[in-house]
Amino acid sequence: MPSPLPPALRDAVERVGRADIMVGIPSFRNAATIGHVARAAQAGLVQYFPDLRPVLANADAGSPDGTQRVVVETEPPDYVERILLVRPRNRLQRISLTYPEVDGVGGKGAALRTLFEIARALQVQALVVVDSDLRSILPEWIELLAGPILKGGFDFVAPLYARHKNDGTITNTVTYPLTRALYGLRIRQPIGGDFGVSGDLVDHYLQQDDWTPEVSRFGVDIWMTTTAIAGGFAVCQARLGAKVHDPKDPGADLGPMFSQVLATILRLTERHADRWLGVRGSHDVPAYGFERIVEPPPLEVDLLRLLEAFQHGRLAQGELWDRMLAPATAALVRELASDAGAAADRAARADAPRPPEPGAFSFPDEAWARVIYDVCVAAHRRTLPVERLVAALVPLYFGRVASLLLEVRELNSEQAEAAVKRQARAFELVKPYLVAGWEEAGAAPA
Ligand SMILES: Nc1nc2c(ncn2[C@@H]2O[C@H](COP(=O)(O)OP(=O)(O)O)[C@@H](O)[C@H]2O)c(=O)[nH]1
Ligand SMILES: [Mg+2]
Repeated sequence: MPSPLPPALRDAVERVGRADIMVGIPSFRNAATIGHVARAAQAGLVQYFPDLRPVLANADAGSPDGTQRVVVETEPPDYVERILLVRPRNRLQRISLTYPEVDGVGGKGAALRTLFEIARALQVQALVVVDSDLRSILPEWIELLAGPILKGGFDFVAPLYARHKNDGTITNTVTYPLTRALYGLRIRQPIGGDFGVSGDLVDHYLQQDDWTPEVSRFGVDIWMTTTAIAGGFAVCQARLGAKVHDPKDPGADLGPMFSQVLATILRLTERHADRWLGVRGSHDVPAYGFERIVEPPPLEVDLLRLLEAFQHGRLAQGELWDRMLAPATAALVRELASDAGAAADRAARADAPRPPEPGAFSFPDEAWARVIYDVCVAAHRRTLPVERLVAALVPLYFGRVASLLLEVRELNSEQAEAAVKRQARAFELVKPYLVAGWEEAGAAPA
């Protein structure tokens, strides 16, 4: 039986009663951008689903910048009806609340848990979740993310978008190639943040009751995708155009997110070993929506910082690398970290530091695949606690990102995409190494 809802949630659910389709928006300090997201979502619900009972819900962290006020004060549904010349059968309902923490942890995942609970209580057929820092969302996104569920019988819709070649580095270096190699599904954006989920899959998510601190934060996206795959749910992708959102620089902003995503992956890889051990190769996942040609705006990344962080990682984490990686992999990454340091020194030596040249440093695809696989095996063997494994992996991620971004610096998006695909293929080719290491480690020790 579902656990009782907290009072604020219960009140909102009682007021709305039932709904067929819901858009959920998690937020934390997004006053500057969430108004546009809420308006686009409302317009999408009203325009594309005029016969359904729609609801828009925002689960906010209690942001001090007035995020929730922006949502509440956004033009009401009749504004949308007026500008779109639509007369929906049912009035759009809105909910905005501060979500409760999960065991003292608040984060994107905790916000999504609240959104799942609302969706289940309202018995929606389709839930669409979208990020609140999106600039490029259009009303059509709601149709693209909900349509495959309502019209096509799918349970999980992952986004497919054009992102700048420097954006989405956790996706490009880990979640895409690893999801593809482990489960055999070419889902290009497993942690894109904008998803469609069926009512059945919402129930399944809540039944898992799997709210670790990482899943309650940024681990939630890969958790949703992997849980859908491992549960045997029907998965597809929707072409959304460009993803433009608040920029992040990997070296400055993405360490904690990387750790949360990786810790979640390591746990799920252990849990679902029976689902991936026998998978060889991969295949395409159906994609819906009309293809668009869009070029997202450029995103600057501090490559020097990434190279230096990799080199420093050798000093700070080198001993952990020796423990968690196979001896050959450990020796190689120690060398690569020195190379990274040398490349950074050369670039910084000029009077004004310059970005390193393409070709100044390379962390090969196969070496990176082995690093990730060695860490999977180390987690399986319980060589070190997962938190320490992922902390030691962060500088290696920085090194791999530096290499990839250097490689694609002079390339167009299509050529950059080819480099990401080539790396994904390397993960598939090296997978027997993972399987051998995993099986050699035997059943997980107690
Ligand atoms: N409720 C809540 N939402 C969060 C929190 N952190 C991030 N989010 C939301 O999660 C979404 C994705 O966050 P963002 O920082 O843009 O991550 P990225 O684009 O995946 O790198 C945005 O809608 C954020 O507002 C949090 O602590 N609480
Ligand atoms: Mg974002």
